Amino acid sequence: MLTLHHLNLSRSQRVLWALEELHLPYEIVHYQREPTMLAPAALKKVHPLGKSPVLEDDGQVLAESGAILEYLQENYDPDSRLKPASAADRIQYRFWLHYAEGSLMPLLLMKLVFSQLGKRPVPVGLRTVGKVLGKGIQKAWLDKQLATHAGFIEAHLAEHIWFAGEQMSMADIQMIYPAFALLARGEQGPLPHLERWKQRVEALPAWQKAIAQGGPLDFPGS
Ligand SMILES: N[C@@H](CCC(=O)N[C@@H](CS)C(=O)NCC(=O)O)C(=O)O
Repeated sequence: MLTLHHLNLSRSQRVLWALEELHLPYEIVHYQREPTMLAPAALKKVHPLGKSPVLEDDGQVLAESGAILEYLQENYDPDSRLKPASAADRIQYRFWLHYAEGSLMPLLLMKLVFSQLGKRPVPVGLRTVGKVLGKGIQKAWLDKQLATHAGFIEAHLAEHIWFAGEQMSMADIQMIYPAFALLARGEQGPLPHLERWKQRVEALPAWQKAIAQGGPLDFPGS
């Protein structure tokens, strides 16, 4: 039996969507984020890093969403529904699977941190300087980086229906978290190709079931 340790509004939504796409039976253990947005301590009992997602499969404890998606594809997708067949599409598949956590998520996380430097839990006396520092870094460097990435994604989706070609794949599943966060921030101007990709995702029955199981993937706006 597969058991997913699922934190609300988290990367765990990727795994839920994959489980639904593959029509696999699974159990969910739900965790709610603390007011700090951190995961409850109970998750550390499941895996030492205390993050979500964690998937248990017959005694195996698997962490890291991209690794979990690859595990599911290799072990539970005998017809390769979620991995493209052509060599060219597989290059894209591998790229986007790594890019989501390796390149785009760190920038979005930095955006979150630098935009919070003028607020709690930063001590009152440091908030003014924190705000100036945070804004300065965003303007001088971070926002330009994000604009480059947004343009890169738009250009790719102008040519491709899904991230790894004409077939929806684990690459799309991995991209939902940073892509939805990028769209919700809304600071990169209109991203029509990414928006259309999001609409295609939201129309899928498996996605809708995953949302019904795990809760909405609604990021607060910027
Ligand atoms: N790179 C990891 C990141 C895991 C991660 O940071 N998960 C977040 C939820 S999206 C989490 O558990 N946050 C709660 C915390 O840090 O306490 C993955 O892709 O699985």
